Amino acid sequence: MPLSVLVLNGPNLNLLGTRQPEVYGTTTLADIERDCRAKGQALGLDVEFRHSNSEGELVDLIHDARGRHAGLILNAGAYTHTSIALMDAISSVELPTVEVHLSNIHRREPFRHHSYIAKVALGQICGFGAFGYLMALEALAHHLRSPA
Ligand code: CA2
Repeated sequence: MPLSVLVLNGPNLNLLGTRQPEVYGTTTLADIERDCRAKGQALGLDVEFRHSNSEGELVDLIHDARGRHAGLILNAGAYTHTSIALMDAISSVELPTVEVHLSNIHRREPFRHHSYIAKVALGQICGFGAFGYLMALEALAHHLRSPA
């Protein structure tokens, strides 16, 4: 049976492709989901793709991932920079987690430079747009096959 991974998206990412294309591109979240599913299939991974605008629901989804998924890919949106709750949830489930951002958060406003998720993630991929999700799937598949 293939391993399963959860790709989790935080606040406002449902707006992708509809506004601020100069910052976030024209790809929609549905496009990213489709591409992640295809990439997952190529890598032999089942992909569950979820979005929530609510911090508490994201915490619940991370808790529910324990025992159901082998790893997590997380774009926590703006909660990246504020949420100790999401950081603690990831620590508590002990699932390998890859942090993803469409934009290069380190080239943007100073308040985006700090990530609570980075403290508990295997690594961070940012600045490559929607392709970053596919890079994250590759990285997670590699880690699951041969954890460093
Ligand atoms: O670059 C990323 O992926 C971010 O996680 C996106 C977040 C931002 O707060 C993080 O600092 C970096 C914002 C997502 C908002 O997405 C929108 C998409 C279209 C229109 C408006 C917002």
